[in-house]
Amino acid sequence: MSKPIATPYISTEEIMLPGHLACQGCGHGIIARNVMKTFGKNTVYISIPGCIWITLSRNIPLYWTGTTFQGGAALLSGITNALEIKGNTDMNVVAFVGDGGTADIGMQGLSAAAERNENFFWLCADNHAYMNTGGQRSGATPKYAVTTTTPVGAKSRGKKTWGKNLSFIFAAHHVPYVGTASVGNVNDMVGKIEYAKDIKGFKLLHIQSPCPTGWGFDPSQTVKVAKLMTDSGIWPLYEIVDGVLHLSYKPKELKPVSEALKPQRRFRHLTDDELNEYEEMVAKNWEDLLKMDGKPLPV
Ligand SMILES: Cc1ncc(C[n+]2csc(CCOP(=O)(O)OP(=O)(O)O)c2C)c(N)n1
Repeated sequence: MSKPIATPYISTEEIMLPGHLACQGCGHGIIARNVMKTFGKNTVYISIPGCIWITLSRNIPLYWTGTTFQGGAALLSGITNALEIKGNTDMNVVAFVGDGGTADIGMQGLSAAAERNENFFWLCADNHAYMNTGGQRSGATPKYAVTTTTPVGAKSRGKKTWGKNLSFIFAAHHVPYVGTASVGNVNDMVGKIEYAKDIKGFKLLHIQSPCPTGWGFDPSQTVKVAKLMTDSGIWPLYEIVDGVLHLSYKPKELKPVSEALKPQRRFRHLTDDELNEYEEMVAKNWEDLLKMDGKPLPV
């Protein structure tokens, strides 16, 4: 299979209607607008509870339905199979959901659908917490991040553990396509969707979506914050196609993690020791990814 196109054509025809209800600077809005244009109008979307459903679904004049967290992947499986039985093979079937819906509350059904290699595209817009219900920690929240359930105080330093590595979890299901993406690199995100959307089987794109409200930064800085996360190696961009990992963005030198974390209020309390621990974790992860680049994962 060829690599994704470097600079994809991004249609100028808007699908999403203006005037959504998301917070100012919400990363989900940037993702939605570009994703809609990439999949085009011949697409059915589903969502499960979360910011996307509440703030964006009414701006999408296409087939859109939703269900419970636990039922999301089953609903999607049903739609995909019904379309196939009816002979409709060119409709995209896409889930557009959050990290809580992917890493935690919707995980069981999604894992089952991945194992069955159901033919749909799961987009996870990851803002690192259950933002729609007030910013509680999720399984994807990174270590030390302050959320409403992982505060900082005399006995707490924010979240105690690192977030789940969702793309590796799903790569271990032997699915044809898994990737990471960021609102800080729309070309990369669109290129990955463009490439993967016609692959038959289970596809998952894990897109980092900075949240000005939950992460604590000025709404005008969303794209800058996202870019710093990729430039520092905290959020590496890669895809795993048929089990083979390809880094899609390789900064010559990684920026210090402090440059990426400091602008975010949720990490403002970090001590030098904690920042060093973060730096070491990111450096080790990056080194591992460079070693894996171009090779099949041992899953
Ligand atoms: C089984 C179940 N548990 C909890 C909830 C309450 N709930 C609604 S939205 C939401 C948070 C969703 O978070 P996430 O998927 O990360 O998306 P975000 O809103 O952050 O984009 C929660 C916990 C629910 N609706 N159903």
